[in-house]
Amino acid sequence: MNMTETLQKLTGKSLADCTNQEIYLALLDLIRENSAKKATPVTGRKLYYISAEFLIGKLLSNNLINLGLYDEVRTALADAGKSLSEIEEVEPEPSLGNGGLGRLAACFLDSLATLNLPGDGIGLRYHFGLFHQQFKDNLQNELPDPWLTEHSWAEKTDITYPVKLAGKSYTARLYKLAVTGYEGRTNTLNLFDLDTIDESIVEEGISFDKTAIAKNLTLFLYPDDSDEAGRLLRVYQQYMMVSAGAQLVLAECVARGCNYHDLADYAAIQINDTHPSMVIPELIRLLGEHGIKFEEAVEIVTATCAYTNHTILAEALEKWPRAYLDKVVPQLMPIIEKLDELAGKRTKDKSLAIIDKDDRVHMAHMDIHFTHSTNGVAALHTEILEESELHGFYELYPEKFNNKTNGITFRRWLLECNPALAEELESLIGSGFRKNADELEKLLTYADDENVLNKLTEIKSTAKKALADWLLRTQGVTVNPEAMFDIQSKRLHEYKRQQLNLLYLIHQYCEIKAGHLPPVPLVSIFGAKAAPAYIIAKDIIHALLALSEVIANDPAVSPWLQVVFVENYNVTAAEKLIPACDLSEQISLASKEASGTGNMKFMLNGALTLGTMDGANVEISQRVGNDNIYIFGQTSNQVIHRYELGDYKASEWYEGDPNLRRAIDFLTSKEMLSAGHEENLNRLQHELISKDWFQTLPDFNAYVVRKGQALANYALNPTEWRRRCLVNIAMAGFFSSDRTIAEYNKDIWKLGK
Ligand code: H2P
Repeated sequence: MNMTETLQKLTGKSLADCTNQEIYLALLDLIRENSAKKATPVTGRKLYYISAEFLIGKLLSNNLINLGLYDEVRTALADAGKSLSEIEEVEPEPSLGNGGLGRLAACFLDSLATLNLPGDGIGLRYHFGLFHQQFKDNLQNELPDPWLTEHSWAEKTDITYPVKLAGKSYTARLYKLAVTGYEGRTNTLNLFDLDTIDESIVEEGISFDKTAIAKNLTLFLYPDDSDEAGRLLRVYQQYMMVSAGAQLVLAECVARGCNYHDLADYAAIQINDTHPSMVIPELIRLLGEHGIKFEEAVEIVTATCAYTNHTILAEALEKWPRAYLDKVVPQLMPIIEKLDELAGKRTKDKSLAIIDKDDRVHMAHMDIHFTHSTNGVAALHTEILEESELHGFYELYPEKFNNKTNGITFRRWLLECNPALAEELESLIGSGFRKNADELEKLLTYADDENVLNKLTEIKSTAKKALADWLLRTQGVTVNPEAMFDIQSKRLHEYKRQQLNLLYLIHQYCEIKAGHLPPVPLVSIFGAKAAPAYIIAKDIIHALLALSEVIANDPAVSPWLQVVFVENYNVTAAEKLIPACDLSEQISLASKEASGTGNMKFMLNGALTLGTMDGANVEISQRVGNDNIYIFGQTSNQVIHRYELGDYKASEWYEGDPNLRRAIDFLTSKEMLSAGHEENLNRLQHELISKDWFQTLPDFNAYVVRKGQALANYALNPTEWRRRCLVNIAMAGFFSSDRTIAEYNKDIWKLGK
């Protein structure tokens, strides 16, 4: 049967007569059938990647590509007058993640399956995700982000596990989502949920009764933690994830012959950030139920589990008040106390204790003491962990520490989102790069080939036009595709410094008003959600939206400068933005961005990076060389030193630099107040002058100068610009998540053995 016949059999009628929805459902069946064929029995050790987030994105095209069906399906549909990309629009994007942490987990699942490694995910089946972002009156509004439909990728199973929360019994139900690798095996993303969830309790945006656990447990990812009920809800969620997850791991291993004592020969568990840390005491508890004594259980769990640290921001390293754990997981507290005691025998250093003097339980400390591996996610980040943030632990357990620089799956971030570039690369260097990303380096032989450079320019222009069409269609915004596209898309956080970009844009606005025209028009595009309770982050969004309006209404400036804020930034939006980008903004305060992965996606798609020496930017700059990246700003050592001295005064920088003063003053100018709210703009202005916790002001000048150079190079020497883009594409191979996963497997997991 050819593809047309297969699809017609599935829909029961001629393809031309089908609605897009009917074809989508047929493709879902086709993919399910083909994925199931690639499920391979597990031998030896299997990985369980436990994570609060899996930002998997739409799955239709990705699955078709990985199953090798994409071209066949596209052609069969085109023959019937149907478009695969229109059918894709029928698919809701799963809302199971937030930012880089969750997207990394999704890339890892793809690479595990592609490398034919047995590795499943464990997480929660959130009904409404983080939230759906809507802009109204230049402010962020939060709404539920429903994605579960009757025909979802995640299939309900009959498998359930009992979970005790605050002494009450609940039943966690398992949903399974197939993850098929590129020419690889099929693994599973296991998602847990309660049958009793009641979506109707959500009212007014995203508010709901935070105490109704049976009804609310899996409604949202990261429920608002500005009150105690919200924080407790996060603990409830975490325990449900790890308790059901641990029971699943044990059940699967026992079914394969494990006798509990040899668990580490059957399972490797990766604790992704601190949210799943309670899996350590939970496994010890469960092993105890099977007759294993505490000391041996600790050894088994340490040998089975490993921990990944994704941040040095103290706020993100969870420390739960003991009272919360006493309430939600009284069954774990005696175990955590014994672990704390055991840790106390290993070191006298009280700062490494699990339970501190204020009775807070440090989840990361428990992870480091009782897993066999702690890794950072980029070379600089791991170095900072070893030398400062976790130095005491590093001295105690030097052998546990290792680095695994993040990566991205090239299937989604090249083959799927930029087929034209993938095709061109294939015509130049063959298809080997699809499986072995290092082969991209072969592209370097074309660095001076004008035909190739012109072709790359053409591909970029087409992607920019496609983005312009999409922006018009989905946001009603018209952009000039001839302008330079400058993009900062990532979670909104002060350390990522969207506010630095904001100050630059105000500066440019003032310069243009003063008659200093830039060498090329600039379209600055943002995509970011701010956590609902993060006031200043929401003020930054507000200021950018207000500025966008001010500029759009000013005919003297708007031909030269435009600010576009993409509403509800998600994986689908990222797939449109990334191929179209000229300049990639990676401007976090040095030392604060553990790695970044957007930086890798933009580079792979032929954008140049404007960035600080932070996270994986450092490794990108080492690979492409300083001529092919725009680096600026303080180094991490300078930043750390400034924090240590504790004498940073933003007001001095504000007073001392007229350009900076002009930009910050403008936040509350009559122009801005005509589009924005005084309360928000005042608050942001005050924050910048009096606090500026992430040292935006000291980097302002260097940023303005460097960005000016990038604009000038782009405008005045387009061939040289494109050559630099080519070098970036060629050197992106190292940042494939296949490389990252191979390293995890070699050093930590040793799967299948
Ligand atoms: C975090 C870090 C990033 C890192 C990512 C994956 C938590 O993601 O901040 O630097 O690349 O994990 O390791 P994010 O800020 O994007 O949510």
